[in-house]
Amino acid sequence: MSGQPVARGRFITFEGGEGSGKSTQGRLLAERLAGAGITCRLTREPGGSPGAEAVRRLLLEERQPFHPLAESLLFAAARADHVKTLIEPALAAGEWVICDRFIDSTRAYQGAGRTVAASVIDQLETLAIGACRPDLTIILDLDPRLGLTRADARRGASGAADRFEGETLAFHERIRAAFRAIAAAEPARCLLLDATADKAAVSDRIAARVSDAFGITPGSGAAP
Ligand code: Z5A
Repeated sequence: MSGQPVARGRFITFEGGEGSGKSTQGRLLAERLAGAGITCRLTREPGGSPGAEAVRRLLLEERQPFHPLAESLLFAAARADHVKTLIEPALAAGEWVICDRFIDSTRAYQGAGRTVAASVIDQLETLAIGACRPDLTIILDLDPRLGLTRADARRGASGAADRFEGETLAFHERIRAAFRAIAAAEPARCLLLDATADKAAVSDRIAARVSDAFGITPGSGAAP
């Protein structure tokens, strides 16, 4: 018996600076979508697939510096593995994918932060993702001083800062400006949200945009 072709799933990404609430809001949206009968694959970058998780350890735990071009290539390599082995197959099977960071993080951190040329970032993006572009990107906007304070508090006294958390405030200000510029340039794909609002209020705004974009109503979800 030949079944109906499966409709491609939706691809939603969360972006923003350190501690802006991406993981929290990704989880809340997945819970709300589950309440509406939609199964989501919750994943992250760098990482998400076994090969990409190995590159993540290199990127975030290795103490040696990388040249900015080498760093950009490593993020692109991890992304290519993640897209080919997890994201594309899940979408093709009709699952929705929610990803904590994706292409806009490379544009912001390696492009604006490390000042790698936009033409190089664009080429790597095309190589790594092909046509696998997000349907919706939520960008959580937060003063980096507050984001870094939140992340420090969550990490506790014993956790070591990774190669990005230890960067200067000026670096994190450039990241924030880059995310805001992406949101302004691509309003059909991106929703820029004030991440200082409480978790439930941010989650409600995300659910409203998902409803507008895809014509489904996410459930109310668990209390954050
Ligand atoms: N990176 C890159 O350079 N290039 C790339 O292409 C990619 C990544 C993909 C990955 O770090 C690093 O890789 C990242 C960029 C770089 N480094 N930096 N900076 P990661 O995966 O280890 O961490 P992260 O992505 O930066 O996320 P995070 O620190 O885990 O933060 P978050 O996910 O945005 O926030 P959270 O975990 O949901 O919340 C943080 C805390 O704040 C937590 O205690 C929450 O309970 C609290 N929180 C959340 N929302 C609120 C609100 N609304 N009010 C108050 N408190 C809140």
